[in-house]
Amino acid sequence: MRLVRPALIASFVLVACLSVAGCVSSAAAGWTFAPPPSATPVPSVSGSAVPSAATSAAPASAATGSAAPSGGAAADVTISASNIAFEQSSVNAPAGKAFTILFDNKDASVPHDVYIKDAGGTQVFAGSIVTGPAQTTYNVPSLAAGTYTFFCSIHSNMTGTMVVQ
Ligand SMILES: [Cu+2]
Repeated sequence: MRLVRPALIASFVLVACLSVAGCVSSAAAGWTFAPPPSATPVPSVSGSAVPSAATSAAPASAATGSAAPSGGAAADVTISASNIAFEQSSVNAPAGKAFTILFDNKDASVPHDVYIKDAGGTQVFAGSIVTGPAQTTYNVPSLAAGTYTFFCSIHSNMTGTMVVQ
């Protein structure tokens, strides 16, 4: 044990020197010094080598989902899915202007999306798939006033009415 430790510490010093410019000039002195048994040389080496990458993540928005806007502005329409069904049988949306849909997929590991078709069956919007539990905000282009159907393109039983007025 005692014979191994100096070699290990020496190798740590060598690694540290390789990564620090200007260390070479003082390396000669470092080779000869004997590390005291009570010293704690390892933390200083590993501490300087670890970048502080973990602090760059934004913790506040972690619980609200990746695609949700952080501004806190409410969406014009909220649609949620649970147990392979939409929780709203009918929603209202503004006519003649683009609007947003906050889609909340509460079904774990189940993909859903929101499509919209007009009264004639023509598809007017196709939202991207969201695998729950997760939320996203869809940007829907301007629609003329009328009654539309919103539905999930994956589950044919998931439909609802969207009144645009
Ligand atoms: Cu679905």
